[in-house]
Amino acid sequence: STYVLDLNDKPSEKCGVLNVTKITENGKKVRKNWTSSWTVLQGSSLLFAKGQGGSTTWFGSNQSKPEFTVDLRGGSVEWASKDKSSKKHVIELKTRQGTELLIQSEIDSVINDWYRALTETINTHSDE
Ligand code: I3S
Repeated sequence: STYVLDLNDKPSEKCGVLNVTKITENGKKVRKNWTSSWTVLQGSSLLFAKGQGGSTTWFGSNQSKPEFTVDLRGGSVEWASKDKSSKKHVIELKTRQGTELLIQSEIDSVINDWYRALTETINTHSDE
């Protein structure tokens, strides 16, 4: 029989392509710059690497250095209100460090899975 190893099963180890923009950095508003990012949830860290697909290899490991890493501990996740973006399916992620990100996918099952995984991660790791 054949086993299928699905790395997306565990909420702490998930990856995929998402549209991402920062909206606040260290408490200060920054200009939106939506980019397609290879996104990896690893433990309590969320890593973004620029460039769709690009250097993705077997088992979703990525050759390129993460462009940006977010510590999810003590952060919060909610569905973004309409004034935050005109796009559909947008998650607003706030970190304890005062960074706010918008995360979006056109595919609602994809963004729903990320919403669940990020929420679970924050709930699991926030007392660390
Ligand atoms: O919240 P905003 O300012 O309406 O965000 C839009 C702008 O950032 C726009 O870029 P410029 O105004 O720099 O040209 C982006 O192209 C849009 O995607 C932004 O809005 P959405 O609603 O897509 O998040």
